[in-house]
Amino acid sequence: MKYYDMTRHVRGESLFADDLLVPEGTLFASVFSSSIAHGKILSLDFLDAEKLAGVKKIITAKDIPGQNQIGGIIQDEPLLAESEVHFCGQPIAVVIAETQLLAREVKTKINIQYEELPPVTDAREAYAKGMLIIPPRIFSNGNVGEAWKQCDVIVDGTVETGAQEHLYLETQGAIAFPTEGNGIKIISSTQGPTATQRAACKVLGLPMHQVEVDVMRLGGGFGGKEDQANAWAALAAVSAFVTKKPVKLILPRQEDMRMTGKRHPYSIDYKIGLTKEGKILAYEVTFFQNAGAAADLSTPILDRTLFHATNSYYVPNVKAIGLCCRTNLPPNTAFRGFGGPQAMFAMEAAIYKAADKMGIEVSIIQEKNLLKEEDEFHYGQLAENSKAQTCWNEAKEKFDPGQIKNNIEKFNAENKSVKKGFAFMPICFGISFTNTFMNQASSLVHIYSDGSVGVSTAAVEMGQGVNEKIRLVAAEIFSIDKSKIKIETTNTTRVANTSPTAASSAADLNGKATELACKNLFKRLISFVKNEFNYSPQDKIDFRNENVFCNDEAIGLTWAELIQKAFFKRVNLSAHAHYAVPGIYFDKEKNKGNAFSYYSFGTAVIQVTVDCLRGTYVVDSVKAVHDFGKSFANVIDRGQAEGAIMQGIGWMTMEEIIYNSDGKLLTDALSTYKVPDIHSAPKEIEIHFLENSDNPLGIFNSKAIGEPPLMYGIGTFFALQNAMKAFRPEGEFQFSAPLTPEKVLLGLYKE
Ligand code: MTE
Ligand code: LUZ
Ligand code: MOS
Repeated sequence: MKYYDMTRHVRGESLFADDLLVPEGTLFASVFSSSIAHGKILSLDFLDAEKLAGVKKIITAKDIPGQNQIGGIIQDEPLLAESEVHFCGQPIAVVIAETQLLAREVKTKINIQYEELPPVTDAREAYAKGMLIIPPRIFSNGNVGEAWKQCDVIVDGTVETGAQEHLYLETQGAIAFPTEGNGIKIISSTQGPTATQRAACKVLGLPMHQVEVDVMRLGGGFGGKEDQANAWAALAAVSAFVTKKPVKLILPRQEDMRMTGKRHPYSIDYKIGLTKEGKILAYEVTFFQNAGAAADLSTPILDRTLFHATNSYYVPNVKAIGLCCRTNLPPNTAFRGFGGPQAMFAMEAAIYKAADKMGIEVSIIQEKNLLKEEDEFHYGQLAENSKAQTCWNEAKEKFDPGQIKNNIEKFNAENKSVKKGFAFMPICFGISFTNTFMNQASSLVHIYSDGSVGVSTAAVEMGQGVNEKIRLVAAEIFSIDKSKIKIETTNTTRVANTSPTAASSAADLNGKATELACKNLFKRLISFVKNEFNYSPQDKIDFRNENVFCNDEAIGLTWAELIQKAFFKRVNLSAHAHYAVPGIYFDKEKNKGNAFSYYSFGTAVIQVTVDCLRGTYVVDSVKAVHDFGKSFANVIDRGQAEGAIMQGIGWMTMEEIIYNSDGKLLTDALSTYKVPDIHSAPKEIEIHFLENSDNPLGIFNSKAIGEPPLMYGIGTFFALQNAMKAFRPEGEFQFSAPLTPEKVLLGLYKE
């Protein structure tokens, strides 16, 4: 992948938080956390641990100088537990020592006594006990009650989706440095530098100008560091504040897996009604979201679930209810798709069940209900420029599902214990933060006097290639070689009040801000050239390949010479620009409005083979037609699509998070939690860029790509079920993901 960090990554030269050279005297912190999911802390005794050589201090809630609170949206999350614990892995104390090893060892000497209380780990149980974090959210349209009467077919059922571990290669962590005048500088592995700054300020009791957050890059985030990097940065900050020494806090893998939240498991009730031709008339769905012990980002995630309740289809009568259920699990959080995938899985399951009952092919219902341009979503936004049908039709044309079907039927007739299946998976994903105010970004561009350029934005590089995209934007506007452009670290003192790098919008938001800043500089330089060389206002000045042109003729001035001259003539060579997405609004009382700037569409066809003696399976191929708009970084965009598909397949198939009934995570290591490796990757991935697509709302007419393709992975579940049906036609299969090989085997043989 040709990309900003490529060379450094390959050489192992890229720096992550844990690699940064720290000053002599830096201390190391380790987090002591709850071993039970719910209970009262009766006593906490450090014995003589604090007196051990090399141990500096053990911090608890009472050492926090400001508020013991890190809830970003709802103030329900203490940084350190005080008298009660609400999940296994909840931080209680921080050991600060001269070495990392010592800090970790000392934790075993801490003596804690609890009074255990019964934990709730199931969302439906939490709901039955009235443990909702916010009142039910309802998005609706039309009148489902009336619509059922018009339906020829009505089916209902339940759907379960599992959690998913982010498994970023770089675990959570931060380093905090005391600065002059009681301030703190934090190097953090965070997707949201400003959110981290706010959390640190709150617990330190400092104004925001006293806390600087700097982010070099992340070894992956996937949503897991949109909000949940804050706790570790805040703990490092409090430790540095109290000891007056730099403090480094990096979570070991197992602690990261135990202490941090995951993709939300959902339990879902659906009811769908159709005409006998397969037109969907009504859909009613209730989402029981397992939020964990604190709100974190659960409420906007639940909203996105409601937004995407009908996936890529037009449904005239919709009632979607969202229940944000508090349980005794680590607070679940953002994960690529942000609540959308769970909704789309439920919608597909409903369609599968309906097709089964009607005895028709699933794809007939899917195709008949795809969004058209004039269709309106249940929250009132028009599906303007819908590419749902175009992508579907192109997928049919390119991949020839008729032929696929024949081949599979032939194969299944000839093979007794090995069966194949396939499925279509159309997707539709809204691009924008659903909290309208978050759709803003800014950029600070410096042209140095030698002609080299530094760009600072709010975007955080986490492997998705946003730095390369921003570099391409600046290089294109100045028409200079991209080697002249450096993308700086993401720093709250250079670019303030930023939204996290999330919602797939970082390239759009920060790219557009950079485009504006560069264009301002460009205009300034053009007027400088006109003045300096006495050109008339009508003359057309532009830059090409680092040379200045007037009316299409080179004037014998290079970019570097131009910048030198401009500098000596006291031209301002720095620009800051702010970008706010136009045209979006949302009424959170009525739950209506234009929440999204635009939509991302596509259709995939997934083929699988199941070994019906073992329950094991192979994903033979994932082929998709995806709308990238006008991609200006094809290799990055393709890489994002492939990676997202893999992550979606993992969520649907082998990635299984298991908590026992005491709320203890059993899958807390890579030996018990399996993500797809190269052996379980699809044997073939074929991605077509939809042609003739345009998108003025995206940077350089492209479309956001980070999250949407993950949802193609959902098709894998249904392709597997189709293969299972070929083996056991009378089988009744549950819509319960992940569909692990164990579940496949049980499904194939269980009475
Ligand atoms: N790709 C890599 N390699 N690493 C990541 O952590 N995060 C994903 C996606 N692709 C991620 C990734 C998520 S959850 C989002 S929201 C987007 O990247 C964010 O970046 P973007 O806005 O620049 O697309
Ligand atoms: N984060 C957020 C997101 O705060 N709001 C969103 O709408 C969103 N969508 C996707 C991913 N992260
Ligand atoms: Mo992505 S879930 O928006 O970080």
